[in-house]
Amino acid sequence: MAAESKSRAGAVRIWRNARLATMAESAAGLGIVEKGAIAARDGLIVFAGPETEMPAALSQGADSVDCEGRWVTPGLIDCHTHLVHAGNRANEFEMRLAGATYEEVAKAGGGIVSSVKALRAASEDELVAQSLLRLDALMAEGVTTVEIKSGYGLDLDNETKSLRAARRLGEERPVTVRTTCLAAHALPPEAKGDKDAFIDLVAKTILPAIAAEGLADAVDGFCEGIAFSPDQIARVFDAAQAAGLPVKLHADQLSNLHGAELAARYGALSADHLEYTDEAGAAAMARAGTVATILPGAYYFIRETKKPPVGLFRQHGVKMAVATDNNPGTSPLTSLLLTMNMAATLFGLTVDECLAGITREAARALGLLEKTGTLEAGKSADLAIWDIERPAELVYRMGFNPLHARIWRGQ
Ligand code: DI6
Ligand code: FE
Repeated sequence: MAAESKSRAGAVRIWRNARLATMAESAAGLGIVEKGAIAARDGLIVFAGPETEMPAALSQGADSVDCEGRWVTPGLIDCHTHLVHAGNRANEFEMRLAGATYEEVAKAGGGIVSSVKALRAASEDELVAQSLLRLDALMAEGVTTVEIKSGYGLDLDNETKSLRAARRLGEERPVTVRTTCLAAHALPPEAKGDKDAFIDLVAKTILPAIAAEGLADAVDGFCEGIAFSPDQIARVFDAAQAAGLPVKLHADQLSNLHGAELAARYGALSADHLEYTDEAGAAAMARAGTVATILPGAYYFIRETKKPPVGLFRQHGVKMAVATDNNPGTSPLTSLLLTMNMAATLFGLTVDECLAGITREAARALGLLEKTGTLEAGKSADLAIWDIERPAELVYRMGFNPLHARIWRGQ
């Protein structure tokens, strides 16, 4: 890769004269270091802390960047997206604005099924080209890691095509891509209403084949009245465990099917949405260490009124991540900065919770906390450098991008 060849192996690069929000868990709040510096070697952070404490040996002969007092945070992480999809559903949006109901939209060929049709008709190259535009929008705001789900293919060939396209995005751009197989997202038309038979196909054929090809880092499902029951999702999770893959879940978004408990029972990395989750669900997630991924974009776009139980998550010590849920149906959102503003304004998350939600906790929700998500020695040198006076500005503004520079693996 061209970017990698820029710095010699073993060479040290230093960002100095910076104000750091390290987001280190051991520190209070944002882990702020005034007059800070970061040193990286071979793409990994070897020092992050007060500039005066940086070992002199590191700075000798190092390539040094003066941050001129700018703030540096970990590179941002979008831990829940359906970024790989074809076309869009702006037509449905217009119909709904004109007063059409979801039923009417579905009857006119809309809904998830229209995205399935579009994805099946698109080639892998077309999917990559369309998705790159969305990926570029995320990266322009400092995203260095993105999770991408399948779930609009719904058969082996098209789920495979989606995940291959997702992997290719990570080769086309300097960004870490984590892929999730969401074959249990919706019932495809050819299943003719037989959910159990489709779940069999997912558990016995689609998942094992995708796992064998190494195309998925995790497995997800949509547990909802309009999608799959907890028992059906459990069969998918059993297959995921047999294939050695961790699980995540779209849980309790539109009703309380106790998806949070189901996710916790399987030691899920995260349960996502959670508008209808109750206290038992929050307690189960806390015990299992399952992260609550808050998705305010979907809540806003479908004009949901039930908010996720943020107070219960705090009370029980459930970690909260924040993500875009970028998808053509319920969250056509490609800004993590705006997502933070929504999480704060709509759900009452604090600035510290928002920033942790798109860095440290998002890394935890992907099982990547050892590798990224905070500015600490040993982690990937994934940084975002900002033209701001205080971190709260990243949450406060709407539609303004103060990113100065984005560093991925030290470059
Ligand atoms: N929850 C959602 O909000 C989306 N998927 C999901 O599991 C909807 C996806 C779509 O409408 O295309
Ligand atoms: Fe989603």
